[in-house]
Amino acid sequence: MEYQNIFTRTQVRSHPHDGVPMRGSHLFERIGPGFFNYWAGKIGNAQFGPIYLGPLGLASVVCFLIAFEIMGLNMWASVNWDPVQFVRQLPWLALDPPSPAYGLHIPPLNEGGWWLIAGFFLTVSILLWWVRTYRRAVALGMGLHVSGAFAAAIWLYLVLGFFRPLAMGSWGEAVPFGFFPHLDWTAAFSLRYGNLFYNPFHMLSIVFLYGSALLFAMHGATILAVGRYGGEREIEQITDRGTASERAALFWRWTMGFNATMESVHRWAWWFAILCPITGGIGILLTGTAVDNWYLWAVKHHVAPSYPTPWPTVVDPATLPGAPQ
Ligand code: 07D
Repeated sequence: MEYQNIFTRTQVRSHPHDGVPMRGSHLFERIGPGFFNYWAGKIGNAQFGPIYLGPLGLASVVCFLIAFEIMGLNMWASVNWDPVQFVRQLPWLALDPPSPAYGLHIPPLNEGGWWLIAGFFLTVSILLWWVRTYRRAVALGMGLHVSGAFAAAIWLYLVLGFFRPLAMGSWGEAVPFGFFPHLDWTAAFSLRYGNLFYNPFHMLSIVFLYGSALLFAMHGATILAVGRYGGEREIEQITDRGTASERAALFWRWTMGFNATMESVHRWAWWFAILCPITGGIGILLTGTAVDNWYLWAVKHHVAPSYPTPWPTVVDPATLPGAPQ
């Protein structure tokens, strides 16, 4: 059969690789000896573990479990602790933020208090996991690009659940926990603020979202297509004539007139990916604070046309002479 290289065909097996020795004295060690899995090897590296959880990782997991438990138990309580209904209705169940009447005050537990507590622990968990990406990268002598990218996603998460509610003066502005409820919130948010499609930062965010998918498809396809020449083993490829890398570069120069390099394609990918939530977060922060209706904003700035009025102007009868005062 012709070699098309869609799935990994070969898997290298020996003893699990332990990784570099840990420096200094550690309270926590890496957990487990590591093991291989055939199916994991089909899509990535076949080796699982050993994992280094460490104190921050452990604290992050504990905080996540607390948040997850609070969400799950509140949803279960909302169906009178009926296990069957809990499973049946799970996609529709929610843990809602406090109502707008509470502003930024702390409400009773069953009126949004649990939402605040769950949100607090989820946020602490995410931030601790971020510190872990930072510290593991430093420990391995790597750059901080992964924690930078994760920070961009956390920016959008914090805007949605923390910064914008603070700016609007109400926890009720934040997103509920729940599968469909958070999607309903998204649709309602767009309608309330005059259609998010007219928000230029939502436009930008979509550009980077779709752009990321396009870049990922082009890069993945290009490298797989030269895998038959060892294209994925980048180091021998970068400068040599006639190599997989040069074919890949030629392919794009012939089809598009321009090509990425082995290095630049990863810069493009990183920038596109982080700019998606960075621009998104700016767009959400402006909504309701600086701009109340994105459609009217777009008409005002000649982004969208205003619709002609199909009917004669209606006069409010209450303003006519003789109307009851
Ligand atoms: C969500 C934040 C970071 C995530 C982190 C991870 C956990 C784990 C697990 C409890 C992804 C945290 C981890 C919490 C918990 C357990 C088990 C990153 C996130 C740190 N839109 N839209 C975007 C499109 C419309 C709306 C972005 C397309 C409508 C709102 C993106 C369309 C309406 C918001 C995007 C479309 C609407 C967005 C998200 C098409 C009504 C946002 C980017 C074709 C439905 C968000 C500025 C991202 C945003 C957002 C795409 C349509 C509403 C580009 C393609 C018109 C309210 N939309 N959208 O990276 O940033 O998310 O807006 O129709 O808030 Mg939109």
